[in-house]
Amino acid sequence: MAQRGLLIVVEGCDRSGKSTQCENLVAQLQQSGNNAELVKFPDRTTQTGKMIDSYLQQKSDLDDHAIHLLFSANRWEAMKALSEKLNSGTTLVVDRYAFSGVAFSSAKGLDLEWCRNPDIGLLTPDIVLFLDLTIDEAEKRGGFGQERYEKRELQIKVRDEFAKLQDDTWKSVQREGSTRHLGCH
Ligand code: NYM
Ligand code: MG
Repeated sequence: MAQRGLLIVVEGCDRSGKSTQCENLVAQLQQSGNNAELVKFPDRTTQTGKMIDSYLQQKSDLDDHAIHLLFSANRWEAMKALSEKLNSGTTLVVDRYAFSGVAFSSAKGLDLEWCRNPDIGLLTPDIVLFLDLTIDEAEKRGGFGQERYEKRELQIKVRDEFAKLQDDTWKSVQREGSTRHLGCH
């Protein structure tokens, strides 16, 4: 049987460079001879994804709890296929996962524990790479886009909520400031 692939999750606020870094990581893994694929949540191509896309583009309105559950359902419907890929030896690099779900909804004011519940039982990541960038830096990157949530005030809250979710499977990657050196502060 093939060795199981790794489930690598990449998280961060909008404009933190996740998509580029995910693509780079997949390319690097493939070049070094691994089977690797990029996965992105939300997956806007499915039925739930289309509802999410319309909500994000402000073409439709939904209750905060309802959209939270849709984001979760959008992950659940992908689990069987992802699990099969991992078991057949493919490493998956996942651009956003349940942590985004909790961080964005709790930043809007929903209870954090309530937000965690629908995602309980999803595949557990082997590592979560958190691309950290201050909101000032993020904004300098051409500003946020036009989608729902892409506002400075909310992004500041989202970054604080992400901080509450970090555990020892997380590796926070600083994306700005001076180069750091071992043994120096
Ligand atoms: N988002 C993403 C959520 O609010 N909940 C979730 O569960 C996920 C996966 O959707 N602003 C938000 C974060 C983003 C937006 O994601 C779309 P992207 O990566 O910008 O396409
Ligand atoms: Mg975005």
